[in-house]
Amino acid sequence: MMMSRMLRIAAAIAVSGALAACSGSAASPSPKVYTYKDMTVGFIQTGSESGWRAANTSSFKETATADGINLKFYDSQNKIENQITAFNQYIQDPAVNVIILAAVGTTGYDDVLKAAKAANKVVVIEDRRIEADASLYYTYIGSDFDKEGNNGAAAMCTALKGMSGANVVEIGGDQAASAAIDRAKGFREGIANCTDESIKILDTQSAPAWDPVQGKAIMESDLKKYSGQIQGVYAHNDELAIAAIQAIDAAGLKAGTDVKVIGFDATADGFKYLISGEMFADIECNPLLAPQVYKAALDALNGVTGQAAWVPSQEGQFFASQGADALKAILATRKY
Ligand code: GZL
Repeated sequence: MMMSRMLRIAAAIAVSGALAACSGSAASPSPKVYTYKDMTVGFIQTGSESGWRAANTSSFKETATADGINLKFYDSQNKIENQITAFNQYIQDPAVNVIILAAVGTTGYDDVLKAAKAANKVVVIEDRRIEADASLYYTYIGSDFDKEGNNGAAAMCTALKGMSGANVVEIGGDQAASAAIDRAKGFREGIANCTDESIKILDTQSAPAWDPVQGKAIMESDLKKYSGQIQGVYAHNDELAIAAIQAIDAAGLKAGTDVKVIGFDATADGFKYLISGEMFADIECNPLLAPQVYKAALDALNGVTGQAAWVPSQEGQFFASQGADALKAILATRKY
């Protein structure tokens, strides 16, 4: 009697265990927690057009090495069509689980973003904003270029303070890039608010792919066409500002005295021209974005939600009026 009861209990335990296993009610494995060593990143960089870009590339390569991230790097040579090719390569690469884009332009990425989403690849946009449905990427980490343009305008208002009817020429970056589009927009918003003088944009031209050789040619042409009429130059990055200064000097004028030049990026080269007084102001743009971008990508892999659609970079501005010694001391602390 006892034996048959024992057998019935044993059988019941065996059946319930089997049922639990079948029904999955047994403890399911906890989800994998990704670390940086699990990340293989396909990084689509614009090119190598400026000191800013070199510092941005270094940030991603050095941080990847430090964190043990497997980084695949693609230089797009400033061509959007190359970025589409690279995107498709990384989508098809089974090893790549994160794609990071530094966009050459603002449009043309919808199809590859949709394909990356369908392939369950994490996408993070760094540096420049793009015109695309924000649900197609995890987040955008980059500067507020419109605000940078506002700051550039305020600096120009200060530079030309008290001049009635001051004239400015603009040397723009690649006109496809949101950095150039928004710096131009922010400048126009800002000069409208100059209190002491009215500033007129006499001429505006863009340097394709941010090419400083083109930038210098634009300045040389402006100096001939508007001889004696130019009080300020608004250049969309330091290389274009320095090219303008070289053209101004070659024309027998003194940058910093006869013509006030505003640049962007605040690179080491830009600082040299602030220290010499040839550049009036340099609006900082932060290229050291890799730690923030990689962390966002890791959060995405680990299913973290609630990420902001845009995380604006923190940055400042520098003026020749701070003085050579103070600027040299600041430059000594900077990484680019
Ligand atoms: C700004 C970046 C711009 C730099 C240029 O975030 O996109 O691109 O200002 C670079 O130097 O070409």
